[in-house]
Amino acid sequence: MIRLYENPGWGSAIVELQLAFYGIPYELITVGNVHQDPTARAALGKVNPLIQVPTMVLENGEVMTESAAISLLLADLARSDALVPKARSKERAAFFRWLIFLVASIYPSFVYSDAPERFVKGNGGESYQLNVIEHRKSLWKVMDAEAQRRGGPFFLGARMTAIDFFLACMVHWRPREEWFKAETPNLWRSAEAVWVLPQVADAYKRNFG
Ligand SMILES: N[C@@H](CCC(=O)N[C@@H](CS)C(=O)NCC(=O)O)C(=O)O
Repeated sequence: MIRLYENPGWGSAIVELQLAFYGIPYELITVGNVHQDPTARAALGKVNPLIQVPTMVLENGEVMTESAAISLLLADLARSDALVPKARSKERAAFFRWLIFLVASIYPSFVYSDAPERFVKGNGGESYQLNVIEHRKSLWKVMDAEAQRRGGPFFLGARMTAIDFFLACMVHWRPREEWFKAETPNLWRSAEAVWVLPQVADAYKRNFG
């Protein structure tokens, strides 16, 4: 069975919700706070040298990291295009663009604020944290404008994709729910569309209460 190294509410939720959506069986291994707990770091480090979640181990022992790569792989494993538009479909280009934007531009900004000592001397202080959050907000606004242009109800428009699953989890992270609801209503609406799916209800509750 697939093993997912996870922490409730962390990036592993993006993967867990998709596993649940596809009905792929999985086993959860809770990692603990890798920012603070050396035992948790050592244990996850044996599987993933980056010491990050999501980390997923396939039945054949292959280790998968990177939430975007995992999302593409899950569609293959499920033999489904429900969340990943098929090659040459009209949504494919935009799907690639915004999936990679999410993981290349927005997701790394969480490490900038969660582990500032990796990037700046003395943790950077309050102004560094504020700058990171402000920059992240500006990136979310770019995505919101795109979602608005596409007309909803999902991020890409008429059809749900794995991008909506990222949003369903990431709107719970800083700058948190109230900001997203007020400032990026189109992203909020896309997230809501995932929360109401019966297939993901249990996994969503486990991660976000
Ligand atoms: N590029 C990775 C980023 C994963 C990531 O940043 N995960 C965070 C938790 S949400 C983490 O494990 N951070 C711990 C660290 O970087 O030390 C992905 O897309 O999966």
